[in-house]
Amino acid sequence: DWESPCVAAADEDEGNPKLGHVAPGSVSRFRELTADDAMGRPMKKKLRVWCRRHDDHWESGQIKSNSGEKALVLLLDGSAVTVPTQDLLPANPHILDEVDDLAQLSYLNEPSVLHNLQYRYSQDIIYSKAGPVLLAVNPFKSVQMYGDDIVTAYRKNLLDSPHVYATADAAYKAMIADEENQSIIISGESGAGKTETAKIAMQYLAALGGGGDVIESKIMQTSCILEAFGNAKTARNNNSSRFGKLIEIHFSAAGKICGAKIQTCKHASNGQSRVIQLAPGERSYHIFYQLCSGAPSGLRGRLRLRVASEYNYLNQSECLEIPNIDDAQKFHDLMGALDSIRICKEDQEHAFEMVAAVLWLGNISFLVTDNQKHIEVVSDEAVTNAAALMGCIEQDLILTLSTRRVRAGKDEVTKSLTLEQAIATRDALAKFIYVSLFDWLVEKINLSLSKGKDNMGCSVSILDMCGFESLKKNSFEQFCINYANERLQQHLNQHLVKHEQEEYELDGIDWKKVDFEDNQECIDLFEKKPIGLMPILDELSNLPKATDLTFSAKLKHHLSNNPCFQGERGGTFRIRHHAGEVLYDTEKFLEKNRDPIHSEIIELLASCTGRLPQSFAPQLKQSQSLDSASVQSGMPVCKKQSVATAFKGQLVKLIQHLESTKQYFICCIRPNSKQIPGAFEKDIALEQLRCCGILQVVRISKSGYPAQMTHQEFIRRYVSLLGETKDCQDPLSLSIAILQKFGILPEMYQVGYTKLYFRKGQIDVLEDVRKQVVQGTLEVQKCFNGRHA
Ligand code: AD9
Ligand code: MG
Repeated sequence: DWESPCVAAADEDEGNPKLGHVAPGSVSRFRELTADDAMGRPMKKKLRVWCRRHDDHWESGQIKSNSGEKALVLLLDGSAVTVPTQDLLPANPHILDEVDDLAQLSYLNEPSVLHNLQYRYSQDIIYSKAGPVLLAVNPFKSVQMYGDDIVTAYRKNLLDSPHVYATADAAYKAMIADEENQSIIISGESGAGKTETAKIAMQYLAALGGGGDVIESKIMQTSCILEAFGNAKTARNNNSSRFGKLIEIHFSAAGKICGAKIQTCKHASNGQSRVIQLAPGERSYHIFYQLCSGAPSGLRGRLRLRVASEYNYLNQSECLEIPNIDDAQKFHDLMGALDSIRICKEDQEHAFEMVAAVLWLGNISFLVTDNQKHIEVVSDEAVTNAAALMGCIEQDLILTLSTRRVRAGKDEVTKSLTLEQAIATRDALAKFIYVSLFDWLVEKINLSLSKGKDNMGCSVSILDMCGFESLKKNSFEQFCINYANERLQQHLNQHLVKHEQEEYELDGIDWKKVDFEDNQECIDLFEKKPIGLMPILDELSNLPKATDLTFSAKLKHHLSNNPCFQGERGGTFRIRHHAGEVLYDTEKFLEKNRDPIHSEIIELLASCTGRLPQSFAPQLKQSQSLDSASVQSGMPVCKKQSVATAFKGQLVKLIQHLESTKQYFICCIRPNSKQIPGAFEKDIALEQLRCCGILQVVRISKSGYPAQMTHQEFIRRYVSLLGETKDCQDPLSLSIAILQKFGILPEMYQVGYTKLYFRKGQIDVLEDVRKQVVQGTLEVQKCFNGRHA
């Protein structure tokens, strides 16, 4: 008998409320017992408990006896153990195993939450609510939860269990009802399922807002294109997004999709360093492999294509294929997607020329000519093909890759490059072409999806960032990605936890604060001027003589006081992120942040006959403004914002957009690190739940007041229900009179200085009554009596 005492036990804890201020008895079913409750307090015999075996490993058991400080617990495997009572937490009755919303658990503690999610996961129920947040646990297999019938069921409110469809449905319906822009923010680690979730949300919105027009299918096709050019296989995820994406879907006033706009947030060419350099077992962007294996023979010939293994940029990682992925088929799909968003065949071919040019650039090699280590470009098919694909004169390409103009006093002389400089120039050119190609594609997509000017409807945006990463070797790319995740987490904290509680306190309602982990210190570590990671990085990037080592030494000197800075050692430094510690290697940090584009490269591109390379060359005027640091070093470089600063700017812009909308949150969870179905590893899931502060969010949602109205708003809306009122009544007494008349119990609301705060469901009660009274179907008095019958 593991069951019987549990529900009773939950009830017996009444009068000892742990959550917020709550009038006695008001939320007894939904109260949590924390570790503090369990400690030192006699726990009932037969009570089902979670028993800590070591660290975060909890086993289910039942109390046989206890002596106050210790308890004898019978574990599920039949063994009995004696444990200190602080290592016990109450477990929920089995009847709650499957609850949809963690807020429905009688006892909210980590082992109970994990048990609930694991139980659901084992039944292929991958979605759950955590108060206002939707949790999505990656199934790593196809699950029967999508498609037209299920869309229809959600649309018609026949289904209401947690689902991405339900979240998208709420956003869509609120957009129509309130004429307000909405957004769905998807967070989670790399490989947790954000991009898939975003596509599922888009699919639902396309079904609801589709008018049989091509626009919704065009929007769906954008994912295929952006993933080909912006996703790659990493150690964590075979289809990892290397850029953040915000897609804003526009609807007409009638609720039909009329356009979309995509904003990307990418770490300029540092993210694109994948183009030129790969970690073992990882791949470059999918498009390279898709093109090599899928291009039809005519195109192959024109692009002078070889198989992927013949290209240096691709073969260095010894990983050319992804299990179960057919690159040739993907290329076929990509061409279909490009057709459908009306990128003409000629432009498609230009884009593929650029992809092939990048591959050939990577095969260009250099010969060291004299003891000063100066070099010559090896004249082989790689140079010929790269030049032909870019549409430039071969000799111009050779000169750009092997020499540089340097100022000597008033004159300019041509200097031969060292091997290292030549390789850097070649790689910078390849990256620049690839970044520009990606931007060009996004622009083309946006043009194709743009809504008519006179369309006055609202939008639903979906944010899908690249997830937190901690790899064996973490570089500038992870630095930017993890900073973005830190910012996003702060946004989530502020929206779901901090603002809500601050408002309760400011408005003077009785509220016991729920603690949460604020990540402001980590944000400060990155941003604080003049001594944060980014300002120091920018400062040193401007000094030509600074090196990666001086950078890390400076960090140690200035940042050691910040608790999130966990030390520097021999060119590496460690940061404590909200999602865990990451060790960064400063190698090439400065160079990647500077991301130098020499004016010779721009000039070369401008001289190309190819339409794309020409359009990639920024205006010549701009290219002539020289960076002071590079002038000192004698190398003319185009002045531009540092990569980290530009990235931060893009991110801030995205977050500002979100703040101007009504927001919904989806938190994706990666249940195991092997990308396999059916395996739910509790420690891995727990880490992620802690990172996004899920328990705190649920606590606030359980004890908080989701509906709020100013006293004036409240009276305006409901005073008519009172019938007769005395003229001189003040707003507060009027509000209370209304609440009393409609039988809203005192523990179901709180009165603040400026607003009334309601528990879940209470406004619905009032709205029901109001609706009936307004429709004249009920007299106030009858309705009131009815509710109490
Ligand atoms: V990253 O930060 O871009 O590296 P994501 O975007 O969080 O990461 P992604 O959506 O790419 O992860 O999901 C990883 C893989 O999990 C997918 O390629 C699918 O194989 C798998 N996945 C995720 N969600 C689902 C789903 N709802 N159904 C089936 C899924 N498979
Ligand atoms: Mg992704």
